[in-house]
Amino acid sequence: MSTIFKKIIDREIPAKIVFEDGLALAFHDVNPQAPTHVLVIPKQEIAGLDAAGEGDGALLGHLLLVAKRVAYELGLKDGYRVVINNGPDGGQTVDHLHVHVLGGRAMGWPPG
Ligand code: DGP
Repeated sequence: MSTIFKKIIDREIPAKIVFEDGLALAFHDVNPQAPTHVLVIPKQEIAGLDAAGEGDGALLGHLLLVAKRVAYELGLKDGYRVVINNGPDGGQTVDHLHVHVLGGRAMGWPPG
């Protein structure tokens, strides 16, 4: 089932897009948890990490490389955190796979 992120991919609702290629889209999170908070998503509708299969390995790797590129381009030179929330206990609220890229402040550990 499609989510709000499919509407962002299709430009049916606006988002502050920072990167796009044939496979992925990256845009600022509407509810930022850090000074910089970007989401990297596949254009393919995969519900979450659990829904990814062996054949999605290259795409998953691509999303991480896009995350690194976006972090660099947004100037996160002191570091950043990459997070994938999966399922209810993971805190996933949108059922379209997404990689959070958070930076601009020091992150705590363990996460909440
Ligand atoms: P998660 O909790 O891991 O499923 O993260 C979903 C994130 O998606 C959450 O940080 C808020 C963000 N989000 C939800 N709806 C929208 C939207 O319409 N636009 C943007 N830019 N971000 C959204």
